[in-house]
Amino acid sequence: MKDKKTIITYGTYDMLHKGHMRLLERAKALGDYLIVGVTDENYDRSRGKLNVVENTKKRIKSIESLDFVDKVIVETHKNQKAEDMLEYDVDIFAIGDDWVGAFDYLNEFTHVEYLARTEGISSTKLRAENFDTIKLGIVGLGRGTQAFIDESKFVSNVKINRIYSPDFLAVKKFTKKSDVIKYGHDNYDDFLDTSISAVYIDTALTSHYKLIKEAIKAGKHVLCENPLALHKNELKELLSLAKEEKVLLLSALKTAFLPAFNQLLTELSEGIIGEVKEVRATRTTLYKEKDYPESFMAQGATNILSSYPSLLVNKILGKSKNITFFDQGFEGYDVSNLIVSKHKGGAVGVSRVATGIKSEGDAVISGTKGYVHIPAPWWLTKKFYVHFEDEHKSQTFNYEFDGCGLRYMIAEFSSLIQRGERKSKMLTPSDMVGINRVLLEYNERKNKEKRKIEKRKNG
Ligand code: C2G
Repeated sequence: MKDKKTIITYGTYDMLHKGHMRLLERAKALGDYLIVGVTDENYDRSRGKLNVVENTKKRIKSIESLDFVDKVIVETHKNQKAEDMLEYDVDIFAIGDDWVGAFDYLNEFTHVEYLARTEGISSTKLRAENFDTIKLGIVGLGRGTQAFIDESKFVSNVKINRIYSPDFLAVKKFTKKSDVIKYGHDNYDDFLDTSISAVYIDTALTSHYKLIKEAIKAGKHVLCENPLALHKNELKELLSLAKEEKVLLLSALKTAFLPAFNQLLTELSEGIIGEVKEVRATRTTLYKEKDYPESFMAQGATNILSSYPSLLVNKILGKSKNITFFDQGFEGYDVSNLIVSKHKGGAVGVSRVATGIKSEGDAVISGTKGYVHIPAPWWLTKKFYVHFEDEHKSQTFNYEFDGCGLRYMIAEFSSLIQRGERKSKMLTPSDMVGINRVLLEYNERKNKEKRKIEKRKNG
């Protein structure tokens, strides 16, 4: 017979309130020793909790400060509850009755007890009372606009009601049809001169720099499709301007914010495959001529696509030291590029992009003890496999998500603004510089070549 009864419970405990405390007190009263599992950010995002305001460290601290809590652990994945129950020899699993039925399967491991939830209080309510909703305006009207709007509906702290595009008729048509966009603008200054506090820019790559600069100067936070700029000094200028104006500037690289992608980075940093020596990632898209004008294609495969493989390479291996390009061109622009970069400790990055050649869009990360394979399309990371010399030890990580993945990025952007933060840990300003180094360097070399040819022609 055990001398003490152990109870376990789990939760996010964002902005710890009376409802949480009452639940924990009653849970403790069921026995002698109370273990509380606090969910980490990545796990919360993977289970659809996108609007948590406090970070894991802060939430753990709040729970640790309660004298009736005996032990705090971190919950990082779906199957952890059963594992914890065996590890801590748990007698009772207690949880609020908003979860009735959901955890019946755990009766196999322990006794499951649903406790009445406290009415009238919730983290959602507190967030709504304490933080303003972010009013966001969309810049550009393209193929991705509707998806962005649809995905933003899953993020509770953001509201989209304005759009800008120089095409007056297109704006008019769009606002008439849309259930959320009420105001359309064909003048950028007028658009910026409204109550919006943030913009999302998705236009031709050549116009990003100018549109971002004006938005920052108007005091707006900016989320913009990558590349933010096409010349080296322009990117640095934008980042320092954002710092000066105290606004957030973030590249809209959705992969960087996906739960599986972040889990992968955690696993790698914990050494799951030893020391990483090579990262290889491919992204190819054959854009249909009827949907995309020649001017889009003329931006070149490297400018259009390289940010994604560069994200993986730079996030894992850090800064690229020297970069070699093996490009194939067509009438002055590249339709494919094999980009090889060197990194700390001699590690090698291989990024392949193409708009004129089709290939397998997967990624392989090789280390001294094993390798990770992310199946195509790796940039919509959901699943990844870890392989070792001994195949029996292989592991699969699975983080399915709904929609097209944009909601995680929109949630991070709006949560940072709400919290008054100006840097995302998932995509820092130095990550953005590192990721863009590849295409900026490529553009610089191309421009030099062009100038040489012109000079020869004229001379
Ligand atoms: N709770 C409550 N009364 C409220 C609000 C919350 O009793 N007014 C309870 C919930 O039922 C839950 C705990 O407080 O048992 C923590 O709630 P959340 O922070 O919302 O966490 P939740 O998403 O319910 O996490 O693995 C995580 C768990 O499955 C539950």
